[in-house]
Amino acid sequence: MSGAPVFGYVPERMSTIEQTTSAVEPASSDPPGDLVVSVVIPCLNEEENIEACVRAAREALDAAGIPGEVLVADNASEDRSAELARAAGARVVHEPRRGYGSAYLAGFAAARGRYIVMGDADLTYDFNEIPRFVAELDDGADLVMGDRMDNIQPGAMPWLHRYVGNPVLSGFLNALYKTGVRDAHCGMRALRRSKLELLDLRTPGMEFASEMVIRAAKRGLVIRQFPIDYHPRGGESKLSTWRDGWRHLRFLLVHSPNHLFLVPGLLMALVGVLVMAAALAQVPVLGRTWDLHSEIAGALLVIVGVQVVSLGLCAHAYGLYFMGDRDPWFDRMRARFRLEHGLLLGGVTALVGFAIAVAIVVQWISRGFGELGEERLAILAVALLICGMQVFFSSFLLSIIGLRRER
Ligand SMILES: Nc1nc2c(ncn2[C@@H]2O[C@H](COP(=O)(O)OP(=O)(O)O)[C@@H](O)[C@H]2O)c(=O)[nH]1
Ligand SMILES: [Mg+2]
Repeated sequence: MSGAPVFGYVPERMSTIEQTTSAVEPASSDPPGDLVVSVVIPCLNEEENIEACVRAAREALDAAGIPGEVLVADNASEDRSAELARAAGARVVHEPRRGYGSAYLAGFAAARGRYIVMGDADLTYDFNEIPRFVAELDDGADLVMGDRMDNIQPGAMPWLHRYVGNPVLSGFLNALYKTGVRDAHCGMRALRRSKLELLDLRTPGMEFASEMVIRAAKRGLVIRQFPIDYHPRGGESKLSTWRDGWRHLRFLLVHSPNHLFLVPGLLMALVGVLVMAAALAQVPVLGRTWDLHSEIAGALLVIVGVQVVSLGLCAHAYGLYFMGDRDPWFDRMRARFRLEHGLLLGGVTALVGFAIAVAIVVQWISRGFGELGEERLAILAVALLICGMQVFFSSFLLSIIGLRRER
């Protein structure tokens, strides 16, 4: 098997992914041991299929002469899955906490092979592909993904997953994390066991599938993929379209504060500033002069935008300090801007707002507490006061988050 990236990848993307890995430990850090492969199969009530899956995996290992074990991570099945798996020759580990991710984490902890090959207990994947996955790992890959998208057998994947769920979620995942993986939810994949510590996987549910791909890309692991067949499932699916789809989406969002907070926050603030400026300057835009109502809307956008950006910076800092994320831009900014800069920016902004407010009150007093028509300036003053205080106190929060940072 050639080590070249197979299918699907834009070649530059592949090489970029591989280049970034030069700093990561070499394959020689793989633990010593006689077992090359642990096939880990997560299992929740799969008595119809589990024996056939274990046998298929066992036979594939034997036929290819790969020293290995078949491990079934039983997720507290209420049927006879566990005993059938054991009878078919698998080592069975039990994980009482429900969830695809929980099952895998238990299986990984018990695995002894240098490599781990993953596959469902539902006969959708062909375990005869195991040697192909192993060959890619032998050739230097850290994570090898199956790609089902061009080889889905009739009836194997519901229309909604095939044409909406999978492409949308995989596309979104790549837009945010640029992993280059075509089929991020494929259940058949393989990885180098020595990379598990670096991956630090934690999610208990189906979003485990996304977590692995995202963490691997973030950590600069060598990822490869090749097409595999996807067959109709035996037994009942454990995937819940909307619940699991949402869990994937939620995972993607909360791990990317730049996209969740910073981009929308900055956009809102920018549009708000433009609208406020147009209203304050009384310049006609799109053929009409914008007035008070537009200014109020603009102020709202600026205030919410600044708040969302502040939240984003705090979330970003948390990711960097405690979740092992990396961002050279943020590190440079951190070196340049200190707490005092934030306090100064917030303080001065609030003071300007306060000065405008005082000026309005003075004018009111000078008119003998009579009629006043400074609504436009009043909105500006309020917006500046709110934004200034927001920046002032957010700077403290940002500083607090960094108090006990791990790096
Ligand atoms: N969804 C789900 N799957 C589990 C769980 N525990 C183990 N599994 C196994 O994880 C695999 C994936 O589930 P499956 O229903 O095939 O989902 P799909 O492949 O995404 O359609 C199967 O082998 C399940 O038996 C769990 O709590 N939830
Ligand atoms: Mg499945």
